Amino acid sequence: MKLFKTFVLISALILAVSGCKVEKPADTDGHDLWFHNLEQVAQAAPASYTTEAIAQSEIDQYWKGKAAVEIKVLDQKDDALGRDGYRLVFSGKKVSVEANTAIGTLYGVYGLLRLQQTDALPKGSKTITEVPAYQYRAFNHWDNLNRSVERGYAGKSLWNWEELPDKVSPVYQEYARANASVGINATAINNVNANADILTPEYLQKVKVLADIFRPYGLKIFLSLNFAAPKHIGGLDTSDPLDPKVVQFWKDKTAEIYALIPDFGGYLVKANSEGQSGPQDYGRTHADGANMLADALAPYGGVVFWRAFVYDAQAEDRAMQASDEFVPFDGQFRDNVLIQVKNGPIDFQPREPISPLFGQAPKTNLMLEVQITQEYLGHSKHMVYLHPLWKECLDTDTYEFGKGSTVAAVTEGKFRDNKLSAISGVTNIGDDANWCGHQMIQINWYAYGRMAWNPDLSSEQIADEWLRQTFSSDSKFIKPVKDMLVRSREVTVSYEMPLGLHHIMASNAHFGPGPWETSYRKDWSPQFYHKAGPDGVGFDRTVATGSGATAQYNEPLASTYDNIETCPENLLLWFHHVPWNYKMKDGKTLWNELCYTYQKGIEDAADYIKIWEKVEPYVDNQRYQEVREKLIRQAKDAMWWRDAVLLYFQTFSNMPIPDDCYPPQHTLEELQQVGVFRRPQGGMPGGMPQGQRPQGGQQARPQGAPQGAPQGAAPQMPRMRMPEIYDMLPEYTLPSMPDL
Ligand code: GCV
Repeated sequence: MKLFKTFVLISALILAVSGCKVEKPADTDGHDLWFHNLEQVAQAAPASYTTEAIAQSEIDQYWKGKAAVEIKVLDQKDDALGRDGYRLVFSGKKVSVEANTAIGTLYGVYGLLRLQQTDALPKGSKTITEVPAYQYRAFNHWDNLNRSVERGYAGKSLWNWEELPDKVSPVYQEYARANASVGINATAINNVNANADILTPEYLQKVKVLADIFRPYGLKIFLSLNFAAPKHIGGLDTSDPLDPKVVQFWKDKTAEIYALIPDFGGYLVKANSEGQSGPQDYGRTHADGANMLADALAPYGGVVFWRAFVYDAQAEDRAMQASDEFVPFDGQFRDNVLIQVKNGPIDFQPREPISPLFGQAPKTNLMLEVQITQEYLGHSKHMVYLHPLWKECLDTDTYEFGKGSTVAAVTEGKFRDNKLSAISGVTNIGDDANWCGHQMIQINWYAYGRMAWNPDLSSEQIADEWLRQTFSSDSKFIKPVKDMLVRSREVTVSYEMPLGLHHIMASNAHFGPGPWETSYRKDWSPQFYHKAGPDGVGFDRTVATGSGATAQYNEPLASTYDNIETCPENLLLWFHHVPWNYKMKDGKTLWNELCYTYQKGIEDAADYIKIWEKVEPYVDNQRYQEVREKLIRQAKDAMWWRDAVLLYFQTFSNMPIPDDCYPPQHTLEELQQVGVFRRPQGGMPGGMPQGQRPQGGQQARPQGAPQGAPQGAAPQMPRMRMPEIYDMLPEYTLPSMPDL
């Protein structure tokens, strides 16, 4: 007892002397995003709902500095600032927020508040000038009209179509404000697998209400259109883009939209892809389709975002198809068309090389599409900070115009006379209280906006900003959590698909591993992508013996990727089929390298939990617990991935998992019961729930039997509904860690 009392006394003394007791922040559900540390969280609608009034009200409510803030739309326009840029002039007792336009001043106000909230206000006199890199900094919602969200993991769609136009949720304004605060200025509010009904007068009235709310925040509405709309809602017997009736339909529809929404942004189009209708249905080209829409929009200043995400089951290598289909039309698109290209040639995998198209269409306005929602990176169950993934793409040199032709430079339009430029991100937002389904992945919304404004910002800087505004500025919190976030993309690559492996996830849900799976379409089949066999693993895309995809890149990328000796090891199995005993640069065999990389991924994911537990004092209880639970789940999923992929590949490599790696906790047979899905009759690619199928032409199911099941293939199982995959995940015990 005496010993215990002495212990308590000493502990109390230590606490008192160090004065290190941190006051636990109050609970929050995270709805206030990165506005969290401002005194007030709710943004009352300003008396008069204009950009100027909003800018002033943000300063009145949230500016804590002594210096007076003056907001000034410049009489004498400054070309260097363009439409959206701003200047912050700090001169002792005054801060002046200057811009050519009201929206420029609003961005300036948010820039100023960001400096305040991140303790980065300059000490003396200073002028800070900010001009965005891209003209359109767009969001793409894959939201259906029934409020389901394709690849959405954060609840239902924000847009309550049933209640609109009469009832208006306060969330619409909060959404616009959050976007403006990071510079996002365009939003395509409906799924690219588009329901043509969005273009009916009934829906356009609802869209108008949203546009009116978004306008003062500088957020332009775009609509995803169904290319077959002339047939579906226009009463025509064709949607052929060269048919005069179809041309007139789009002219009339566009005029109708602009009458309601004078600043309407334009159309986003997924054509001839995954069952969507398009010009090819009528023997026409992407250029025919895009230009017809561009002509309808041109009188109003609207633009077309035409997607290059195309592939079909017959192609030898899906990775090559976008270039094959689009390069022939380089120079043929109208000035107000942008071709929207996913970062990689397949589909938002944890790591892909850049899409070669970025380096192959010098006369085309190309824009980058990234995915903020984590379709292939653990949905909203895993904490993955995606900026490093996007930045890797933007910083990659295409060499198209010589050294320095990075994806960023090409898409910013640095090598074109036509300065139209855009970037887009598929959102991770839904009606969950915390918007994103996971407190920590709100960072990806924030980071996307900051990157679209300035692609040069580092992942560290953005994470630092976000953490300070969203949680705490205490360095004991910032340092470890920032480090964890910045590493998290690489960690997920390690435990999901390392060394260039890709598309080996369970089909349908795209969650968890499914390397054994086949599909009646080879290009949806994991086995098509890893090609594991007794001789090795990986997709041979070399010129001499493979698909030749390496030749779609400019030199020196082409030969670097083509040569197994020079190919970066993190893309090795993307470009090469490699023997299991191939010697890696560190001397390990490929098999052992795979084992140790997965092992490291698990260790790092499990380590997140310890890191998070250490920063508990700095985080409110509600968010602390929510995140901790998700991190535990993530570490278990990491082990699930590793067990499944290695045990399955082991049936080909016949090599042992090294003794110093965690032993698998389940058998291959057990794991194969988890991830098996049967396609629903008439189901759509990617498992879109029935009833939400696009109205475009369906892709015919090819004749012939599914690919033969190879060694290790999954047994036939009845189809499961998506949530069951989670229930069936075998319980995993976390690896032995002292405090778990
Ligand atoms: C909107 C992938 C996804 C689909 C998505 C498609 C696209 O295939 O799985 O859900 O459809 O990409 O980007 O159009």
